[in-house]
Amino acid sequence: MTIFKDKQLRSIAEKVEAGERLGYEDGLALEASADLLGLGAMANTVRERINGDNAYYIVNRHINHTNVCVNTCRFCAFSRKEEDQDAYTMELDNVMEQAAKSKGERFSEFHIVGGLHPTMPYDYYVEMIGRLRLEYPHIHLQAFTAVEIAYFAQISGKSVPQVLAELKEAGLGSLPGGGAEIFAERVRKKICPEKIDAEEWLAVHGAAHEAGLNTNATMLYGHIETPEDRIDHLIRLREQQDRTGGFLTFIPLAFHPQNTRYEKIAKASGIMDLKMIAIARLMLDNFPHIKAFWIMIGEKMAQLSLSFGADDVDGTVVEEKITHAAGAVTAQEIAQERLVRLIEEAGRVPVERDTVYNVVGA
Ligand code: V47
Ligand code: SF4
Repeated sequence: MTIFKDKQLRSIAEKVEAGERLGYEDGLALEASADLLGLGAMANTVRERINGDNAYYIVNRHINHTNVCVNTCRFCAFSRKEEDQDAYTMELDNVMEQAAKSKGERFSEFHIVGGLHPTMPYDYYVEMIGRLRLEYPHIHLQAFTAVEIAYFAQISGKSVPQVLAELKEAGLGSLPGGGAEIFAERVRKKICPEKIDAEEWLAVHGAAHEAGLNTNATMLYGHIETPEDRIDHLIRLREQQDRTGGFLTFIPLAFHPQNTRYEKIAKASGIMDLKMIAIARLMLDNFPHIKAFWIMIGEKMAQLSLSFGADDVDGTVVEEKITHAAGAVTAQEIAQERLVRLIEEAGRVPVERDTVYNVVGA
């Protein structure tokens, strides 16, 4: 019995079986295929080759220190201008209060991202990391997307490597993967015209890797991008990983249209969510992990993703503002016991990890 309905997938399956790298045309064939189970079976082979039956999760807390942003990305429902009624910016004491909510609980990561604030000084960010490090020396600080790092360089007049070195010295542990969106210039100019371009995004991650900081990578799908744009995006990430090697995880992010300027675009389907996970696992042969972020695709799709290439479901999260501003109907937080049950039901072995994939409690 052959599992491939789509005959084109058979030659790709031979490459996957032999551990050969897939090319751009292969990627487009994967995109064009409606053979979801064939795609899933191939991705699952790679997933089990790299990560066995392990399915990772983390006990973490997200902190979004400000929603004020100088940019106006068309897909973003989170950002505000300073004069807006619901604009907020946390003083450092307020950031510490947010973090203190986790006191008494066993957290291993703070995940911190925010808007590009027009007036907060560079020192605010260095101090934020420094104070959190002092108060929570055992909690990993994953903070500031490449877009924020490039902005800090701009407002401080320092170079990106200098900013990264100062933040690392203050206690920064790694960078999250946001801000990548879609690398293709044509799309980027439309969806986020003010944002740093693909080369700059990749250069910040390269500089972070060279400074000894691991980073993640994302791709925002389900808006105005084409299959060609998505495969181009994945190949550019793969090339950067060949050069500097510090990416840990890739996270496909499903676009949520509500309250954005693309409100008329329909939300990505379940098939699309699973295909993005599977194609990422197959194309990103040099990425150790593929994450299904349950906040974006829901607990049920995240659970299914564990059989379609994903080996990570992110974490407890506690409070998420970016996707919820854009209409996410998922909860804000998930109990560790529930994450464990979702993973076990999928036939995988739950492994609690820290940000850099050390096993917690091992
Ligand atoms: O960069 C913004 C995306 C990202 C919307 O590194 C939207 O482990 C969907 O990057 N619909 C921030 N997505 C979140 C992010 C992230 C999340 C979880 C884990 C990690 C990690 C990184 O959210 C932004 C942007 O690409 N985003 N608006 C929206 N309407
Ligand atoms: Fe600002 Fe980020 Fe939203 Fe763009 S996606 S408007 S950079 S907060």
